[in-house]
Amino acid sequence: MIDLYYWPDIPGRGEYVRLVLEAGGLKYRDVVRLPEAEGGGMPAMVAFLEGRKGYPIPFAPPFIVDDGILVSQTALCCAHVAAQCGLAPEAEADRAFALSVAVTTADFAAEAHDTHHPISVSLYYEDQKPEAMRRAEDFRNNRIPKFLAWYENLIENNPTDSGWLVGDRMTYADLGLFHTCRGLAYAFPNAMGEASQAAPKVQELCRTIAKLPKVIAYQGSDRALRFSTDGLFRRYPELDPASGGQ
Ligand SMILES: N[C@@H](CCC(=O)N[C@@H](CS)C(=O)NCC(=O)O)C(=O)O
Repeated sequence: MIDLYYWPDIPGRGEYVRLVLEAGGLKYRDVVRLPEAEGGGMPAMVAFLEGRKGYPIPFAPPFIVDDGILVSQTALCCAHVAAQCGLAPEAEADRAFALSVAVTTADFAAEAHDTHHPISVSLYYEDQKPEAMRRAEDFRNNRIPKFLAWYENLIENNPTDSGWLVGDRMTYADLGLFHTCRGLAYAFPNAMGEASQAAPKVQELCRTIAKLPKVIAYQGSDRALRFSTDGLFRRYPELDPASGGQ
């Protein structure tokens, strides 16, 4: 049984790990969302962050505990669980590159986060709005297109011609891209609508994943949390004007 620790009310970065667990059909506990009487709730997570559990101390959630091993950092958590359910490549070179892709996706997600918190995570969005407007403009006009073009290039140049980012089958790297595109479509519907037109293979990859029975069942369940104006991907219409804002 794998224990996932993450904030209880937002999809956030925890969603990347949850999606691999769900798509891979692995048994897990979303510990902080369990009642305290069952060992869940915030105290369970805080005990790890404060080093009271006898494990190495993670800097921030998400982290997982699996059979006595603690892993933190979203991409590493995903790689760890993917290896247990056929969602990591087998060849060593592909395994290494899938992790490279997942870490790059974590960078992309961090840039999406920084559009609403460009100065500090300790300040409210409302206290850094002019900077957020500038940061979001660059993110929409330069960064989204650059990242999407890279993913498109990976799919196009995958020697197996599988339609996936790495190797001949779906991996956690694809699931990370899928979730990032969903998050961006929520937060930046206008910018993503335009940028996606130049990335048809990325769109196809996302459509394929959205149709997987395990993904459909999960997204319709109460295990999946909805996007909101908390967390990583936030919808602030002023950061995504219809014109593209140039
Ligand atoms: N690079 C880390 C970032 C982790 C992170 O920023 N977690 C957020 C929630 S999504 C958090 O709780 N941060 C607390 C902090 O940075 O003080 C990862 O990809 O897992």
